Amino acid sequence: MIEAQVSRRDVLKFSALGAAVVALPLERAVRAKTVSQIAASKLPAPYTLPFAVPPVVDGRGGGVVKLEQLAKQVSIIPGYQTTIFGYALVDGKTPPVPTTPGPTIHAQRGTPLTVMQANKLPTVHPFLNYDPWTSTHLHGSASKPQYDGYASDITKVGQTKRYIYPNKQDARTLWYHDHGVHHTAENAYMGLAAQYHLHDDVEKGLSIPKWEFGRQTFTTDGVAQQFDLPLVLADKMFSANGEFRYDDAGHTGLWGDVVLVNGVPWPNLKVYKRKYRFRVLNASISRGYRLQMSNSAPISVIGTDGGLMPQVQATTQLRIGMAERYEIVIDFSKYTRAPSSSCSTWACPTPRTSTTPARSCSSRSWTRRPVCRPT
Ligand SMILES: [Cu+2]
Repeated sequence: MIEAQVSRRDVLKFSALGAAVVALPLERAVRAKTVSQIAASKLPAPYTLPFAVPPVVDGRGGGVVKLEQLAKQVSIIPGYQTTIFGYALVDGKTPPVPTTPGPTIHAQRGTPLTVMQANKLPTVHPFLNYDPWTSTHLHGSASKPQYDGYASDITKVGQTKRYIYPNKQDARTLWYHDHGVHHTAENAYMGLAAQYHLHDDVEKGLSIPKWEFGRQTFTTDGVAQQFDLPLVLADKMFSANGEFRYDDAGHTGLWGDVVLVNGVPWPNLKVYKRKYRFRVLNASISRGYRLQMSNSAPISVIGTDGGLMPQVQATTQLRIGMAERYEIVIDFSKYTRAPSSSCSTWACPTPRTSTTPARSCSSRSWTRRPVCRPT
């Protein structure tokens, strides 16, 4: 096992996708309507909060997965409580806890899966004052019309809808999100979004990192020992009281100044010196991203919305629009802690932009960060 082969000293820190290191000051300057009302000093510094991975549901054997759509107050900005709408697994053992992103559902090609969606949201949205009916769309799935989650196929608060997914397509990253008519953007922005991983035998035979069921996601030191990880990107802005702020400027769009990755602002992911596969989903409601490594190293793209690609495509920049998915592989094996004598050859902790020269190196200069910038 890989974790037995590497020592703790070999562990690199890798901060996942923090657009705001670059974007935040710019956004605050130019888009007064779409900034948080929380003082910038109260926002967490990028790459300080630990990376999180949504719960996992193994639906590969088929059967029925029961989910509830619930509201909950959670801590996203330290010191504040934020109401989210999330999907929660009903396992009959513990009380359902909604998360955003919701549980990642794993499914197997050729094995249909039934997903029960119970709308247990409040009867009135806590601050937008609408009736939060829902409709769940499995985005990218060739589903029958009655299970597609089209906008007007609404599930009202107190109702439950049964969706049957055929899983006939080949391996790919899908996602499910709310699609309720008139409130799709608000409901998705509140957190009703999650990934759905469809597996098949071709993928199984490939030497690419895969989720290992039954293995803890992190070591006790917080190092990721799962190597096939979701990266769900979503930009938010926050009201002074810590709630999500929603202002789409008259349906022209919403560009938040805080970028969440798997529900955490600019998290820091500790990795082993090896390959990791990331399933990137842009779950923002308006924003696109351009992903790149801070040292301009190539990213290997192995999959798109249409599944695994016939060939790996290396790129130094990856543009991702709303609702798109890309599967990428980043190889951290070539990164080692830089000895101080050669630190000048290493990328510095703060990503460079055309207007920001690289800082002089510090003891943290071995840190590697991919950067995502708003397009
Ligand atoms: Cu969609």
